[in-house]
Amino acid sequence: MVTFHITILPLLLAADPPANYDEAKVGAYKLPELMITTDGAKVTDAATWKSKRRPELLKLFGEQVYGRTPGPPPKVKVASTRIEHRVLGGLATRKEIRLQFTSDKNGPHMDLLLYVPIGVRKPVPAFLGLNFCGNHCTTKDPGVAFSTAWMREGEGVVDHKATEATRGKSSSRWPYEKILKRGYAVATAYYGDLDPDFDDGFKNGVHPIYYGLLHRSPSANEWGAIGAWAWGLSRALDYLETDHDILAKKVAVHGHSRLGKAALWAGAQDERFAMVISNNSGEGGAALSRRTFGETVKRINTSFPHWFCANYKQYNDDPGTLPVDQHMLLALIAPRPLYVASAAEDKWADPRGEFLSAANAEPAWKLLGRIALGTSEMPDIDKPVGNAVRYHVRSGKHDVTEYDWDQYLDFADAHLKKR
Ligand code: GTR
Repeated sequence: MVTFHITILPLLLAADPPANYDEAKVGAYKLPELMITTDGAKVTDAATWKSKRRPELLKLFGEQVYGRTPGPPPKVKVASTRIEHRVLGGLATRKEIRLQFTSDKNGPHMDLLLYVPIGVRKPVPAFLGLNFCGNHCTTKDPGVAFSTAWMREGEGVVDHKATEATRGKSSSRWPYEKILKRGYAVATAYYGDLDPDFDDGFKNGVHPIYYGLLHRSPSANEWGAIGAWAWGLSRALDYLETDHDILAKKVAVHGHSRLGKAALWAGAQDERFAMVISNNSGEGGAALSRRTFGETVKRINTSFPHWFCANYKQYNDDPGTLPVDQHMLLALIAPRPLYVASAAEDKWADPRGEFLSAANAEPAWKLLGRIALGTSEMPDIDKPVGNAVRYHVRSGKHDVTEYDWDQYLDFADAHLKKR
């Protein structure tokens, strides 16, 4: 018995408590003020927001949460382009573009898959988002080049390489035909091209582009994996700006889950994105960090130590000391249109926390003359609400479904089709 007490009890006490799913146990928290600058001044006009508060918040997210990118972006080079007309049953032209980030042909690169609708007036608005398992996973289109990059182990993956069995595996999340028929182009790239999703001390992917003699890994305030994925989205947009088929001023950046976190961070930093869509992005994405519900700051930093910057770990035990919360990340997207989507069974991502974050970002849109959500009441399941900011909690699980895309397309029609 004595041994039990001495050896087991401290371990039990140190173990993390189970995740909380009880709203009554979330506890009190106070969000940092969106419209008060760090030196205590009230932000009451658009000019102060743009010149002072927005840059200040961007810096805080850079220094304390995602980590800042250590240098200016390189000039993206198109290393190769493959084009095929009349694919997907004659609906689209398929382009596959290799974007090279350094002068080294074998160095870091990103393979962009782009479908452009046929039979509509060009240039067209576009959706851009990263995928989890290679471009070939997003469609059954047999002509899409097969990704040979490092893959997370799973069905159809052997020794971290995808096999043909993964072709079209996640096509339900990428309803290309539906998107193309609505007159949009759609672009994607594999997130592992930018940074393979495991903790290797940032030896692979794009981080080393910025290393110098003494700088061989990110400093505590420099980018983790989410920062690299977001950076890649901006590099894809660099390319889209040069493609005459694309209306680059009307590109919606979107992402699911960890890639939704990346899409939000990309949209927050890069104002060229005309619209941002967060699909079930949860902790470190749209959800408020101060709410103890589902995933927490500590859990995410423990399970995925490479996602955020090292500084973020200092908030593990008390997110209440964070100088920001995620409503401020959403506010950085104002006045551009933003869609935040939750799923009712995706409690890990804290649907209510995602809604409250969107609701608390409202003052930014208001200051810039737009109505955002326009309500502080969480809607029922499958009842989207809002204006320049829209929100829904879909029935079902953590996923991207046709229902989600139907809402995103309607939202894009309302905001991107106005010329
Ligand atoms: C989970 C993680 C979430 C979310 C998700 C995903 O394991 O805890 O934050 O990002 O993965 O990306 O699918």
